[in-house]
Amino acid sequence: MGTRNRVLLGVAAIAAVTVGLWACGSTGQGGGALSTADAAQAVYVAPGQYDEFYAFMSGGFSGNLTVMGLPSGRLLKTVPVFSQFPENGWGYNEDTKAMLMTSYGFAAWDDSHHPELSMTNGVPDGRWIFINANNTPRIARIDLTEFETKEIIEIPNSAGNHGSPFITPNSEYVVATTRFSVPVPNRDMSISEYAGNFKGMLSFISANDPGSMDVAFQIIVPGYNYDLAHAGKGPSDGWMFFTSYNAEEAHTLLEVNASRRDKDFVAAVNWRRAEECIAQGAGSMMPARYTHNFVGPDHIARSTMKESVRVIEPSQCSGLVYFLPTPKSPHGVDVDPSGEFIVAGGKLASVIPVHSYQKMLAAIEAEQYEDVVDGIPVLEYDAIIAGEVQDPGLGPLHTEFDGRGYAYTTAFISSEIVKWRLSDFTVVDRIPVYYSVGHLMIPGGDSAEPWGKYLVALNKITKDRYLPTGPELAHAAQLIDITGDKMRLLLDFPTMGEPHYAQAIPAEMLMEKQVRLYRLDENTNPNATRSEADTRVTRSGRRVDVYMTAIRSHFAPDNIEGIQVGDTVYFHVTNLEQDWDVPHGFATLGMETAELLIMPGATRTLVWVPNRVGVHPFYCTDFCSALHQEMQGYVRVSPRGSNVPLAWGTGGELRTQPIAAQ
Ligand code: K7E
Ligand code: CUA
Repeated sequence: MGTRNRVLLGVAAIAAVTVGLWACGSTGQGGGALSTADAAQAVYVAPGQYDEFYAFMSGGFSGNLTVMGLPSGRLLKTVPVFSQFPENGWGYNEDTKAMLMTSYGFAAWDDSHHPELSMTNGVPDGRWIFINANNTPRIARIDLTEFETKEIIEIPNSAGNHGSPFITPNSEYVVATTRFSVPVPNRDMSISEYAGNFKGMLSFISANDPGSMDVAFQIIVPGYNYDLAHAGKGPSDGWMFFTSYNAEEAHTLLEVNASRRDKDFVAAVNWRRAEECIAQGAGSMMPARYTHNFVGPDHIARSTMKESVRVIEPSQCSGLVYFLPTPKSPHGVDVDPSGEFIVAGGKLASVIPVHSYQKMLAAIEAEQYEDVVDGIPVLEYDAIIAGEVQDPGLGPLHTEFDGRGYAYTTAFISSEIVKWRLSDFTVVDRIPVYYSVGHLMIPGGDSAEPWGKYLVALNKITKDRYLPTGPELAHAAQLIDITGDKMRLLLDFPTMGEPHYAQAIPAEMLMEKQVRLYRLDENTNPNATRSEADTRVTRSGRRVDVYMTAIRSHFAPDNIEGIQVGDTVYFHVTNLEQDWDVPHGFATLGMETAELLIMPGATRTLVWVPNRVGVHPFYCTDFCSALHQEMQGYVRVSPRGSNVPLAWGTGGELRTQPIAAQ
């Protein structure tokens, strides 16, 4: 047996023991407290009925966002964001390709961890949801009337955009942190020169103006790993809190080398102070290349390259950043609904430290500093701590709130959710989850007014919980009822990709706002064809444009001749339907990219370069009507230099464009 296997077995044994231990604790099984029939009743959504909440689950390494109903756990939709999605052509068709452009080139994949709803007065308002790309640092904005990604901004001077896109109470900013510190500006340098040369960056992105997302400013900070964030609210509105680990500034074997110190830091950033300093001229514009991608009113995405970004150093703006010492490589940082308590999850800590916002202000006022690092005062731990939650489970990671005075923290190593009281930091209940829980989510649970009915545990490992499916098992969430004194397990349900964070919002806040179709008379896509009479095929050199329409149950044109091997053929397909839930699809034989899936009233463009002679069928991929199987056509591809004239038609003589006119 290899060393790695022995280590894994060891970890599994410890986990098994601790799971068993907690399960036998005084609060009992939790889920066992509820009969199967009662649990089934609690999650049963009868045929034809709607779920109570929309839940937005991060797709992890799928790079997408999935939408599920709660309490049923039913999958409603996958919204492609950072990854190409052949199911509807996202990132393949000409209209959306630009959304995946970055300063590194076309990035067809990412790893998305944290969906975050837009907020008004500290409460999710259902306008948009943002999500981060972890690998090639980006933040996306998804419109919740169409469930479509509309805007993506790249984050310069960043590597590993993990602590993102946590939002301020009135959606002024979403933030982005460097998980991996890197040289700033990034350049050729020995990794051994890490200490002092590699820097962290805390970015504030203006978020409240669709089409104008931009990096408002970046704060350069010591070369730690900046992990997660949450905004202050109520009295602490105006502050943003970021966890960091690796205050050791290790650059190799972090498992050991970044776990040496007793405490790392939560960085408390006064972003209103940053605005003041910038207004007074602090910071400077630094050259930086990063993309801004946006879907315009014509439903076509465009990518522009930005050339500079405003960077501030804490030493240029007093009162901008403070470090709050926090035990043992903290991971999540969460602010309670009142805005007073800042809860950090120390991955290796034996307590959950709870910082007090009021005490933090007092310590700043009294200059109770234990150190100053790169111009950043480190406040005294004892001066700012409100309390420590004892016996919180092993490996506390993330906390959410129910709005009734309780906090719920995930314990990764002991695989449980621990419920504790904010008034005295006492654990009042715990429930095992299966297994290795990362984030948890209560609808609105990071906001000023949680809808504290359900809790969703987002688990990393499912082991024996589902039918086995080869080496890779189902990713899963568990739904827990939190309305009573005791948490009660209701349901296990699989999720897409690896679930990290999730958010949810009452269904009635979104249902009525849904776009059902796009009006043809408002279609401003320059390649749109609004009636069959306007369909046509044109050639310009080796480029052929096919202006096509789709309506139940035919394409126009459906016979095309005169295409030659090596031509670049643009299919511009407009769906003429003006009815809800009637998309048409389009694909040709040998298509090397993806299909088009075209919504009613919309136009999409797909490029095809035929590489062999022959007759190529195309067809509608979406079963749209009783005669859907009849919704098809043919493209004749002739050899390069052939004298077959360009010709097209539907149901009659082909119209031709003589060779001479081409
Ligand atoms: Cu804890 Cu990426 Cu938010 Cu996953 S992170 S668990
Ligand atoms: Cu259109 Cu099937």
